[in-house]
Amino acid sequence: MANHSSESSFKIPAVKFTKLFINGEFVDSVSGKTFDTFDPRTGEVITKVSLGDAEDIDLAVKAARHAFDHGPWPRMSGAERGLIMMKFANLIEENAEEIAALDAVNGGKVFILCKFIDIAAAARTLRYYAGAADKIHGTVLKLSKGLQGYTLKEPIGVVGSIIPWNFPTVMFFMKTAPALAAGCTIILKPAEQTPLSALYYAHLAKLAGIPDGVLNVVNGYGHTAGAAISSHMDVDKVTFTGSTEVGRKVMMAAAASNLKPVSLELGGKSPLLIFDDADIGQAADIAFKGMFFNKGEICVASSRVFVQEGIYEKLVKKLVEKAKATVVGDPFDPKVHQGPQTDKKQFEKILSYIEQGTKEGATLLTGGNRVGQKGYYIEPTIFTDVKDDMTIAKEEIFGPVMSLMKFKTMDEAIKRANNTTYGLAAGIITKDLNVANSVSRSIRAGVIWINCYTAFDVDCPYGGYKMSGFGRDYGLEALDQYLQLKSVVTPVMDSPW
Ligand code: TXE
Repeated sequence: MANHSSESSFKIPAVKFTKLFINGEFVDSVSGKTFDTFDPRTGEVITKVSLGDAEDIDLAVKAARHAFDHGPWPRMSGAERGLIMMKFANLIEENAEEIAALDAVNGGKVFILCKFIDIAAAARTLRYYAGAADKIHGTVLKLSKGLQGYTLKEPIGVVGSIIPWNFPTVMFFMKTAPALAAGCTIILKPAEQTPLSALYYAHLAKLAGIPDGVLNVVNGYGHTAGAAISSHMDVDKVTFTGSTEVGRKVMMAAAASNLKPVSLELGGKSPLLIFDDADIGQAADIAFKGMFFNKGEICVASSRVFVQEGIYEKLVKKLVEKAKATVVGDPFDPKVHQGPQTDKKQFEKILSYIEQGTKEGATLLTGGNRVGQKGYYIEPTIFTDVKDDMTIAKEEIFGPVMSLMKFKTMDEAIKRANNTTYGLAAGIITKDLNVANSVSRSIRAGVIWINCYTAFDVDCPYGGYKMSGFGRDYGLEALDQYLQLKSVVTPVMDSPW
């Protein structure tokens, strides 16, 4: 069994912001209703948060529309927007500890990792797109028949962002930073499980000088507030990260309303292929982190690990050792590696997948149980003898559960890796460049990591193939998701046109 730690002397700061943030002000919801937000360490209520609904979304869209049509933000130079975004990034760093504590207490994320990975990524993402804001160019068109022209890239308008709970901070900036750089205005709906840090960011955005109405945060449920965004006639684009099932609903609502363009980053069942020539220690490290980072609540998790037969037994042994050495417990305790799952629904879903895996005949090598009697802690769990058609090999579990499979040849591994409806990410561990090159071209996924995993960088475009969605976050490619392309054409000289 994994080690369990429940002590932490960290003093969690009081929650400062719990209302909706619309048009530059913290306001109650129109209905006056609130909802409870929970601490997954105990299942207890942290605080009440204003509950936004369709009417609040409508107010936020009106504010964003006004800020887009008449406000300074889209009319500023890119350099001016960039300066404000840089200030926003500085403010995040100055408040890193307090914000990391919010994500840790609300989302069960390991506090120290949250501070040095998630919050650092937020500042870096803002700075990256701040630097790009004054480099948004069109192209010159030579054309024919006595014509010439150019393209203009213009902000797409009012953007609706709907984000999940596993990375509340990273997702917030992955979606808002390129949209802000482009000159758009935004309504962001955080996941109902993790509403707190987004409100803190709204407060910092105002302090940084982002004009009223440009960045609105409305907390609420998916089927009400979320659905009101995707079906709103005055939202010009929706960007969504979450489940494939809801991604489909968002796309249908967008089509049924004003045909707004949609980008979707959905689930995954990502394969990691480990070849016989791999260094076993390094491969075990990569595979373990690839799966168990953020308690397996990560869409790119290496949940299907294919190991070539020559090193299978040795690798399995190393992975089990790592699972047993993992300290599961209070995410504020510096000794802890893995905190609680984000909520009760997720906790129960993971335990039921574990049960299903055993029922279908996979061998439970380690883990499989809840940890402690309180909160949503689950042991790092590893199954072996997993067949490709078992439920645990096909469906996204979104928790600390790894499936190990053995393979003989590269061609077999490629075929099995591609045997999924998803296509978000994949990994390859080998010293053989030919193998690495061939496999990376043969796997249908949006990102391939060779001899590393979850190696994210804001400069590296990220998104899915197949039912993992479409569109790209990060990289300069993400900017294009928030820009319209306008062609301007004129005769070179007086002409019969
Ligand atoms: O996701 P939802 P859930 C996967 C993962 C997880 C499963 C379910 O497998 O176990 O999805 O998680 C909003 N219109 N991922 O139920 O419901 C919702 O309020 C508009 C993978 O939490 O998709 C939240 O803000 N919006 C994933 C967001 O959608 C709606 C991350 C995501 O919630 C809506 C999260 C509607 N009708 C879960 N219904 C990844 N790709 O990283 C819900 N929402």
